[in-house]
This record gives sequence, C-alpha cells and structure tokens, in this order.
Amino acid sequence: DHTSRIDKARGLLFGLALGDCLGAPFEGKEGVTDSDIVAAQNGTGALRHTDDTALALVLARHLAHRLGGRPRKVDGCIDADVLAREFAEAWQAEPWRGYGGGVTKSFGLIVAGTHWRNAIRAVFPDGSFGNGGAMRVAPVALVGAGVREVTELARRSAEVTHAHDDALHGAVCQAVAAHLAIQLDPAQPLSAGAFVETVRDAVPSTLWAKKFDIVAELAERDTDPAEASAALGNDVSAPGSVPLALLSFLRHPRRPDAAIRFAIRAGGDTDTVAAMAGALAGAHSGYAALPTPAVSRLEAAKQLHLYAEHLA
Ligand code: 8NA
Ligand code: MG
Ligand code: MG
Ligand code: MG
Repeated sequence: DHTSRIDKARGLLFGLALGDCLGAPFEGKEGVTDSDIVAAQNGTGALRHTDDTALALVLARHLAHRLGGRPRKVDGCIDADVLAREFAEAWQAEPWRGYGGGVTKSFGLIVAGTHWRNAIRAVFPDGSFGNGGAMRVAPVALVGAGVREVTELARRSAEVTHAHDDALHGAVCQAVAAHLAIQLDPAQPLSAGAFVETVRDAVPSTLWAKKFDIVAELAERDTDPAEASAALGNDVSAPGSVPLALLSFLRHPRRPDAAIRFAIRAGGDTDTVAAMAGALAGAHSGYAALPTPAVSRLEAAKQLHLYAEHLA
C-alpha cells in the first residue's frame, strides 16, 4: 500500500516541527541518550517550536496563498519581496523563538523599510552561510514538480535571507532530498548511495561533494551519532549541519522518531538538524509513522494540518 500524497505532506511538515520541538531543549548538549529524548517525547503539555518551524510555516503559507486557485506554475510560487517581509514580520511578532544573530539584524532592517538585498549584505557582505535557508525549505518539495523546479524554489526561498553559496547549496540539498523522500515508496528498500548521488547532482560544489562522500560511506555502515557529527559537523552553518541531517534520515528512513533521535544525539544545533531529518523521514514514511501522542501536542498542529492539505 503506497503511502498517499496527503500522508506524505503531513509527514513532511509534522516531522519538521517534531524534530525542532524535540531537539530544542538539547541544543549544545553532549551525552544525550535515547531515553532522555523518549522522556521528552512522551511528556504532557504543548511541544513548543522555534524559528525553524515558525519560518517553515511562513513559507508554507506563502506557497499555499500563491497557488490558491491558479494553475501550478513555478514562476508564480514565490514573490521574494513579499516573502522577505513575511519572514521579517514573523520574527518581529515572536522574536523570542531563538533566531540566529545575523538574521535578527537583517529582519530588523527589513521591517524598518530596507530592501532585503541591502539588508542582508549590510550584516554579512558575502551573505550568511547559516542553515536558516535549509531549516525552513522543505515545503517547496510539496510544490515543485521535479528536481529542477524544487532547486529553483529552494534557491528563491533561501536567498531573501541567505546570499552565501553554501547556504543556497544547503537549501537545495535539503529540498531535493525532501523531493526524493516524497517520490520514493517507503515499502521499497531505499538505496542510500543512489539517493546521495541524485542530491549531489543538484549541488555543484567540491566542498559539498566531499560531505556527500562521507554521508554515503557512513550511511552504509552502523555509524553512531558521535562519529557522524565528528565527521560531518553539527554547527549552525549550512555545510556543518545539512549533511548530518541527510545522514540521520538515511540511517532511519522509515523511522522518523529514530532519525530525530540520531540527529539530537549528534549534538550541536539539535533543533535544526532534527527538524531537517524529521522532515525527510516524515516525508518518506508519512504521517502515520510519526509518534502519535507527540504530534498531537505540537503547538502548531492546526496550521500544519491546514498547510499539508493546501500543498498536497
Ligand atoms: P544567521 O544568518 O544569523 O546565521 C547563523 C550564524 O552563523 C550567525 O549568527 C553567525 O554566527 C554565523 N554566520 C553566518 N554567516 C556568516 C558569515 N558570512 N560570516 C561569519 N559568520 C557567519 O541565522 P540562520 O537563520 O542561518 O541561523 C539558523 C540557526 O539559528 C538555527 O540553528 C536556528 O535554530 C537558530 N539558532 C541557533 C542556535 C545555535 O547556536 N545552535 C541558537 C539559537 C538559534
Ligand atoms: Mg531553532
Ligand atoms: Mg534501506
Ligand atoms: Mg537551531
């Protein structure tokens, strides 16, 4: 029984939010165990999300509004000037969600009237290489029809805050991986080598090619989270976090909860790596594979259901 499109759309969005919420309390912590994470997952009360989910919801809403009632045409899906303001307004409304330092300054300039192209270069002249473009990008995979469209949408959604090539490569890597995760049938075995090859073809960079070699090698054997983060990084930069998320997914493609725990135990930027891994594993295996009591406790559950329906 092939997992349905709507189940995969819900899995992508809820997996992202679940990884963010479960990962957030463990940011920068080492020696975290599976039982620490399971205890958080099986607790009571709302699961609070951070900037990762907040901005993914903004992007999902932007895509849903621009697609509403129109033929699917990739050109019209993202209005960069509008999207930049919507991101900045989300920060202004809830600045306590744990935003990166650079992007906070950019958003301050944008809400004060500076055009996003000038605002982001005023903070980092070469552009930010943070993982903020990648952490929120997964919804574009629900809209783009193939690798080329998904790549284009990923770049356009990321560049309003992140101008550095490595941040754009990170967004494309995560978006194309999400696209493949949706396309592939979870009832069939997943070839990590073939999966990484397809992502690599969309990311023309020698730095990233080296990362993909390591991901492919570690995915084939029983690597642990400590070895994975030592080999790939676990920081707030795109090259230092997006490959780790890809590996976390490839280690547990049909177990979103296990992919998320692998990402969190790898340490560092746990909310963001777990959000990206959760989006991939959720997109692949579908909403039904997510841990049931925890997803219903997600703070944004209603909006996540709404946008999954609109974008599926
Ligand atoms: P960003 O654009 O501010 O980048 C994040 C950080 O990366 C910056 O604050 C800088 O320290 C560094 N950086 C990026 N580009 C450059 C550059 N060109 N030169 C020098 N330093 C640079 O924000 P973002 O949206 O990319 O960040 C996303 C991350 O921030 C996510 O992890 C998200 O959860 C949030 N966050 C991270 C932490 C953490 O330190 N682990 C804590 C709270 C929030
Ligand atoms: Mg965060
Ligand atoms: Mg397999
Ligand atoms: Mg983070």
